[in-house]
Amino acid sequence: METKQRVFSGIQPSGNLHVGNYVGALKNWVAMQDDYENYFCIVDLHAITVPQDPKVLRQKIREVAAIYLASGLDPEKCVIFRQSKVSGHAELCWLLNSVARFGELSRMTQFKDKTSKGGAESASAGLFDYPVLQAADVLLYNAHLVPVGEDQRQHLELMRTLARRFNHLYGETFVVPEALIPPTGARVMSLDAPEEKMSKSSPRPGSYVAILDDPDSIRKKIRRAKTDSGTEIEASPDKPAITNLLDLYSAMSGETVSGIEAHYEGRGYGDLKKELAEVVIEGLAPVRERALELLDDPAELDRLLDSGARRAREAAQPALESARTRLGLD
Ligand code: AQP
Repeated sequence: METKQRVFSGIQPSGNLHVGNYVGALKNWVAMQDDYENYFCIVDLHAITVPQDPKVLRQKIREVAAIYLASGLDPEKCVIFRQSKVSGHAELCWLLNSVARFGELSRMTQFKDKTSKGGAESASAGLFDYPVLQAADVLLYNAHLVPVGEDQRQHLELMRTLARRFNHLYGETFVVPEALIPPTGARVMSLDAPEEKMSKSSPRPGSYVAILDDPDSIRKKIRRAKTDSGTEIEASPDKPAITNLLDLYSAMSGETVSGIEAHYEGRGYGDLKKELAEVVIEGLAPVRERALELLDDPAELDRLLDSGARRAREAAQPALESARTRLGLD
């Protein structure tokens, strides 16, 4: 029997999942689910590396589960589960902490970005260690492929380094995973600050389109999106705002950026924004509607997550045991 390669990916239940998470991650997971053995995690241990309100976190965990299912992930083909319910994630993270280096973690740009306002001094040790937990997530399942957005490329490189280093020091243990980054929509930028990536924990709701936003809010947010000087609708490095809108249009519609540019030749930013809003609304509507239905039955979502955790615990056992043995801990 042919064994399928494994895929692992996850999203934090922090804030509101947005169109960047959809085109940078979810849409691709759904497209590839038939070809692989899939593990899609709700990374709640990552979410608590910044302060969370426990009541809100509980609700957001179910919301992410509902959005996974509503986007088209099939629990028959994918193991859908919460990271905190499989203790192997935290345990392997600790084992990998002893091969990860302070210097390499200090170079992670996500840590620098996330601490740029409050300062690194007051950041949690968990936030600093975030990429090691991420490495543990993937190596625990000996996953071959990790479909993520462009923003995660540096963490994926570190994950590969840690797998190789562990294998070198202690003997062949982990599969060295590969990043799978989509050609379009891999990095959706903020609507109001196109130099920053769209982020679900942003305090400015106008900076992102949430998957659960209603159509009128989406129209309003896209109408207010920042534009560049000049009037031409073209993607170029000196037009980051319009480039972002064109990239989003392309990722949601499947049309090429050059095709969209040709379509808008001689037309204004207003037309582009109006039509982009409708493309986004249409693309997200089935996901939003189904997710809201699923959220009406939280007990069923919890049941599904529990069953996913049982399957994940079983799949995680071999890599964890072999890492422990290699280290002399058995
Ligand atoms: N702006 C983005 N464009 C494309 N892909 C994105 N992803 C995140 N933002 C964008 C992809 O979504 C997946 C899940 O991300 P995450 O929740 O694990 O963490 P993150 O990358 O830190 O996402 P956010 O939205 O910025 O969350 P907060 O603000 O809570 O930290 C990943 O595959 C990521 O590449």
